[in-house]
This record gives sequence, structure tokens and C-alpha cells, in this order.
Amino acid sequence: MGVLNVTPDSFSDGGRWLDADQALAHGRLLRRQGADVLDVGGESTRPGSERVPVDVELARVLPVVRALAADGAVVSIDTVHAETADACLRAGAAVVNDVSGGLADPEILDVAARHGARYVLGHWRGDPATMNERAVYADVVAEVVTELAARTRVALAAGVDPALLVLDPGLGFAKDAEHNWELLARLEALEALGHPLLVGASRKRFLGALLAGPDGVPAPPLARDGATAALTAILAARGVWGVRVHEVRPSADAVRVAAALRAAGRAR
Ligand code: PMM
Repeated sequence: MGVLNVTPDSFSDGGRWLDADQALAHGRLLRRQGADVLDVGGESTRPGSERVPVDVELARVLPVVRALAADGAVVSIDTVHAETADACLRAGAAVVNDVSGGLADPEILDVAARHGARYVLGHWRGDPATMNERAVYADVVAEVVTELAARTRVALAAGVDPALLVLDPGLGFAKDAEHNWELLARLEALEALGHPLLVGASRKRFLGALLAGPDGVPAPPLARDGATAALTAILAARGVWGVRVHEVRPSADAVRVAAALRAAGRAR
């Protein structure tokens, strides 16, 4: 899944694709580089980001979603708002990517259900203003599993098709670096919930900390793509449904490497 942030303030690429024509060109490039899904977002959800009125969010994403869907791309709308999801599904999007798992705007579950759309249910706590304070766990894996299971029940009760439900541990959303690593190390606990997994690690802060130099200064976002692709290889080898990444080519290559290894293993 290639990231297409049509925002002024996303942490790694804010402002780069704010113009619809530039966003469209970038989306097409991501597709040529091997993205199976294009995830279009018009509101940054990073910690401390500003909330965006729905009409502004829609003005950013709708023309881009419409044009990419007309190209034949599988388009995902990265939003926590039911109204935005609804308009984008009408414009040809096929996936609703909701990092709040229906907590920010519960109506979004009805929208996904009504359209028969794939629904990505992310784990988060609080909201972008408070999520850093909510990164407190006795056992992060057990608690994320319990909370995702509860949100899954709500989504299914709203009519989301269980065959179209994808779960996401929500790396960085109310999670510190150690929480992210623990979740990545114990994905089988999330897989046991019985739905495919999407993982969004691309360029996130915990990778910057991992790659810090001897002075302790974190590696900047654009220097985190190698570590992102390394994680893609590991996650693809274990068979996750998807990874959400900014730099598509190395991750698409990693997916192909993992697929070749799996095929060779099966052929023996
Ligand atoms: N992370 C971001 C945005 N959307 N969606 C899903 N499903 N999972 C994520 O981890 C996720 C997401 C934040 O990253 P960005 O600001 O670079 O888009």
C-alpha cells in the first residue's frame, strides 16, 4: 500500500503532494513502482497534528481519489470521518482506512458496511492530541489484542463484512518505540483474531531512534526507508496482508523476494 498524503503537515512528506496534479502524478508513480493499493489521506493524524474540517479534507482528497480510481487503481481513503469515507467510496475508492477503528466517528462503520468496502480497523487510544499520554500498558500485546477484538465486534455488528475486515496494530498511535517493537515481535497474537493484518511502520519515529548515530540524534524520516523495506521483507515472509509505505519500490521488491522464497519452499 503506497502512501499518498495530500496534507501540508504529515511528518515525513507534508506539503509535497498538496496540489491535486502533483498528488495524482505521485500516485501514478507509486502504482508503477508496484503499489497494489494507493492510500489517499487529507488529514494528518500524527501526534499533536491539527484537526481539519471535513470540507477541507474532502477538497484535498476527492479529486485525487476520483482520478486514480478512474485509472483503475485500488484506492484506499485514509480518514477517520464518515462523511469523507462516504464521498470517496462514491468516487470510486474501495477501501476505508480508519486509524481510529471507528472510535473517532462511529458512523464510518455504517458507511463501510453500506458500500461493501474493505475496512482497515486501526488500534488507537485517545486522539492525536492525547495519544502520547495514553501509551501506558502493562502488556501492550494483550491490551491491543483485547481492544482490537472489542472494536472488531462493533464493526461486525455495524455490518462490516468479516471477509473484508483488516486489522492494524496502529504503530505509533498511543505507542512508544518499545510498544511498537513488541507488537511487531508478537504479531501472531494479532493474527489469532482471524483477520488479515496491515502494518504501517514506514518512516516512523521508532525507526529513526533505531538508526540514531553515535550522537544519539534520530535518523531523519527520509533516511528510514531502508529499515522500512527490511521490515517489509520480514513481514511479507510471515504473510501479512499488507504494509503501508511511503517509498514503494524497495518494499515492492522485498515483497517479491519473500514471495519467491515462499514459492521455492512450497516447490520442495
Ligand atoms: N499511519 C499513519 C497514517 N495512516 N494508516 C494505517 N492503516 N496504519 C498506520 O500505521 C498509519 C495509517 C501515519 O503516518 P503518515 O503520517 O506518514 O501517513
